[in-house]
Amino acid sequence: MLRRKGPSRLLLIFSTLLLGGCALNGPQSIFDTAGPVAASQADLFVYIFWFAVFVFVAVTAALVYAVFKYRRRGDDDGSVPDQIHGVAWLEAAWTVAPAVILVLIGFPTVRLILETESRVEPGQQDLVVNVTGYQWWWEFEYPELGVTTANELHIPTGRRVVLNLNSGDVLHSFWVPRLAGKRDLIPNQDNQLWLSADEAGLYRGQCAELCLGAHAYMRMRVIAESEAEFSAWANSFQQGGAQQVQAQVGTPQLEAGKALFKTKGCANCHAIAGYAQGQAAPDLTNFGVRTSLAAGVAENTPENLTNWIRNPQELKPGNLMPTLWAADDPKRDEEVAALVAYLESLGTQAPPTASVQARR
Ligand code: HEC
Ligand SMILES: [Cu+2]
Repeated sequence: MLRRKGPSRLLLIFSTLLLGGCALNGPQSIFDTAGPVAASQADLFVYIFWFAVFVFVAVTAALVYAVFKYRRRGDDDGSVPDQIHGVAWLEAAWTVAPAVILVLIGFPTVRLILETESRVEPGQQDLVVNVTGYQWWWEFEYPELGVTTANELHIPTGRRVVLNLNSGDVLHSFWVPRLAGKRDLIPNQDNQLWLSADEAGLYRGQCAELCLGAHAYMRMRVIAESEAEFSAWANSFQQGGAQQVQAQVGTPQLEAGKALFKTKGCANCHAIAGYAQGQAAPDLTNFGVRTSLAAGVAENTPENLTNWIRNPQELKPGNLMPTLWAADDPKRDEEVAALVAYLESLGTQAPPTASVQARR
């Protein structure tokens, strides 16, 4: 008997660990919905779930009943029982029942697919964002607002946001579970996804399509906020990172950081509106107002940013940003500190007052 306890105990431990990972209200739970698209998808899921429960219970009950009713008894002579072929009512029942269930599941499913999947023509009220997936970060460009940023998507609550999805390299998938189901980003495919958030808040997402290397670290944040907050945010970009950048410099350390951004080569890959035009990497305009770093992998604190710039591979193994100092470079700490001070200062000055003007 001891022999049989091992496996069952293992199973118990394993399933406890596995189920321990389940929570209906985790930060990326499809059940804790925060917008109409995710809500209707979750409702459909729960609706279909109950059909599955019904089928499971009915089939298991029939099975258990048959096993006990027709089991071999002591007085059995071992002969084959009478063979009955084709009980009309039974065969009709198990043909019709699945068909009915399929219809009950199929209609609401197709309806929701058509509702959420179809391409929409963005109207005056909608916010359009061009999303591009790169290994292993996200670019968010607001064509009507002249804003480009990375890894943190700001949206106003209650408004429909139309995302044009594209990829700069391999396949990625945009997934913010509390707001909407996932949709692939495919080079030259022009996929679209629309969503909206009911309430202000921070919603976490991640790439849901294996894109090699640092795929597991390709996260993102959606920050839903009031129209006023959203306008202020967008406006601080729009009014020209140029003035912003000018306003930042002042102390010798900030001046040094700004200069190093070019002399160390950061500007070859990164853009800062009005100052640098690199294309290969996340746009760092107003980086100081970001909450996260390296596609949501760490909080944007001076300490984490220092570690990141010193050695990007430590925080996010496999990512495409190189280390720009030799390990024994005596100026490393001082230069990194200046760059950190400079980047953290971007966008954190008082926001300009003029309101956001759509360009169209
Ligand atoms: C060869 C191109 C390249 C160079 C040079 C480069 N970076 Fe990067 N950098 C990247 C890439 C690619 C990422 C995105 C990494 C990721 O998250 O996968 C990145 C990410 C970052 C981020 C995080 C951005 C975000 O959205 O969270 C910061 C900050 C940053 N780099 C600062 C710097 C600084 C400062 C320098 C100069 C010392 C520099 N980079 C030089 C390619 C580069
Ligand atoms: Cu990806």
